[in-house]
Amino acid sequence: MVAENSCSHFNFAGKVKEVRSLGEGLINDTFFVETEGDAPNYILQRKNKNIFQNIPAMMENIQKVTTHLKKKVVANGGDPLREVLTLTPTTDGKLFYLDEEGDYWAACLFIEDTITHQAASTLDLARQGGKGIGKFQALLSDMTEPLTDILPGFHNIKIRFQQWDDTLKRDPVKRVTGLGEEIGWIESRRKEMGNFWAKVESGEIPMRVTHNDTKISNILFDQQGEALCVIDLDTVLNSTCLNDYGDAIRYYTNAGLEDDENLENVYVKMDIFKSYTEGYLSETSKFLTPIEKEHLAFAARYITYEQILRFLMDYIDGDRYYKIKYPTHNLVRTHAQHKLLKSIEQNYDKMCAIVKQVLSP
Ligand code: GN1
Ligand code: MG
Repeated sequence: MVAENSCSHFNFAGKVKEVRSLGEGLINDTFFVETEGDAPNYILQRKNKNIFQNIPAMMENIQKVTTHLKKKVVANGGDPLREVLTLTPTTDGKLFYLDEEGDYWAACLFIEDTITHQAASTLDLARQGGKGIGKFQALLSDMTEPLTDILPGFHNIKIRFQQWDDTLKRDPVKRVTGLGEEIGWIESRRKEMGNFWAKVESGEIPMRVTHNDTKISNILFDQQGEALCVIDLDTVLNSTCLNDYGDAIRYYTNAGLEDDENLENVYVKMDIFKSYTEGYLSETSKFLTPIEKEHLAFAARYITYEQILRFLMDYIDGDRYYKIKYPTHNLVRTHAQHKLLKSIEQNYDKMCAIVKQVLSP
């Protein structure tokens, strides 16, 4: 079904004037729904049903998380319609519309007067982004209602290794032979990554409600440059806060692009690292445990490593998961993320020192 037709199934105030394709996401198809007159505008998405195999449970998770956030925002005197995503139900009161082709659609209010960024171009932006995710985690740190694990093993390297081993064994498009060097990048770090995850499994590193896709473009900033609202809640899950921090470091500190073809562009910007960490810890240091704080810098290595594995695994699998723009796109992403990981590894001691210094200046 085309986006225009699915609009009639949602409880939109006002008449739809125009539907436009929006955004750069690698997973869902996103549309901006403009309505006539003073009625609010909306965001409409066709959710990727190959990746999200339980979309009803995903929408329930989002509903639970936004309900909790709104209560907290109201209690703090904030504006729940601007600071938290508001789901728009269908005309029959559901959180999604399932069309005849089996595609799932969901909608939310469009928050006006906000700014999005594709990269952290200034230190202040990095600090505000860190505050944004830090506050998101802080507001959810007392949420006790369980979420459904709709992406089993999403940031769990043990499960990723099972998928990896299986993909290499299947080698469905016969790409393994030419990838000795790249596969070596994964294998040589396997043990240290497994050791980190073992601490999560043992409960030493606690599970919390986390976002799991903390790129800067998933935050709406207000006109004053402050983080207003965290968006793209498809991946809210019970996981470790460290993954959110690590994934943000992977995005924010990269001087190049996630899929940069010129590897010279790709390295860690340490001043951005420091600013993000300052913003993040200003909101989270009160509830994070010592062992979480100790592993913040390692989380950047962990998540970047996992992302190399995911891009390379998808390339070996014949590009079935991520949208690609050209045939070697996933391989280019793999190389760019590996360059980033090497830069993080080279700066690791400095990163640990910065975290310590920010925690006790
Ligand atoms: C995907 O679609 P997007 O860009 O929000 C992916 C993330 C990856 C990211 C890499 C559900 O997110 O985990 O880190 O691409 N989301 C899912 O750019 O797999
Ligand atoms: Mg996402």
